[in-house]
Amino acid sequence: MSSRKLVLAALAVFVLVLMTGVMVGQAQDDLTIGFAQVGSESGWRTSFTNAMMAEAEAQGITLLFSDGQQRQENQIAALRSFIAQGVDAIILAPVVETGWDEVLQEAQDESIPVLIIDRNVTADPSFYITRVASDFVHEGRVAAAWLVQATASRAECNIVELQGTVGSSAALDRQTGFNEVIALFPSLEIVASQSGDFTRTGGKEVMESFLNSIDPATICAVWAHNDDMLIGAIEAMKEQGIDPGDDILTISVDAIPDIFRAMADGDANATVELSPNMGVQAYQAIKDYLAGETLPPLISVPGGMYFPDTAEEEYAARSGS
Ligand code: GYE
Repeated sequence: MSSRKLVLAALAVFVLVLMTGVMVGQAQDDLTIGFAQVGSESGWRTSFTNAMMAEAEAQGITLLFSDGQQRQENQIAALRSFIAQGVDAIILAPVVETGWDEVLQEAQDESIPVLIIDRNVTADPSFYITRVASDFVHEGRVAAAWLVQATASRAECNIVELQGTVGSSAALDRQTGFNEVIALFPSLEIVASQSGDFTRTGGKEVMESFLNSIDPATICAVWAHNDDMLIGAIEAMKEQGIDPGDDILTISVDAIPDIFRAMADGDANATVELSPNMGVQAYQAIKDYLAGETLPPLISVPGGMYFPDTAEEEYAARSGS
């Protein structure tokens, strides 16, 4: 090889090394992630969306956002569009548990990693890199445990249940956890149960129909799979001259600002917290995966439980007022 050729070859290698360096750097620092969100059905969901966007911005991640409007077909279309755009990774917050295999297979075929966030999927675990979520079964258990002790002095407690979205793991698991605990206490019984789709209007409508079909004086408590449905139910109770939080006890999940307002006003008794701040863990998991690390199958997000005694200060802190 002539010395000129040698110099050229060395230069080519140098450029190649530089380019690889840039590409590796790109995978870590300049990520484009597609986020298929359920919708904006609840206050919690909106906080979760905002938290995901704020954290992406803080980390310099380009987040392509899709609002599925609570419809699986919209979410599947969003995933296909992310795949077509060749994103670095996809975050899926699935509306329901089943029916994801085909589109997850498509992502895998294109080597695009998918992270499941919040609600679960029943798909083969090899289709996603990990799941970032809280434990919904535990939330149901904690909610029931509170009601058991709150009604310890009563001979019986008839419960009406406002379920979340049919087929969603959040609704299925919360129901499982709650029922598991009350099954141990014969005094507690669910006398009516229907889905309010995790929305305020849904919760109000279902509660109205319960109050029209069951003598309100025989209802001891309302168990709502989220705060928004309970807030709708509070409206329905008040319109019928019932004093929620007193005549009928309440227990729900999420810990959104409005439930603290309701507790401070004496209209609600307790809420189980669900943290909307899952962006940090989710983006870190994607970065770790792309760097070749092995992830655990589940990254858990913890939550607490709140009562009227701290509601005023929590409301002020959480609503920013
Ligand atoms: O509790 C509810 C939202 O998937 C666990 O979805 C989540 C639930 C949350 O609409 O408010």
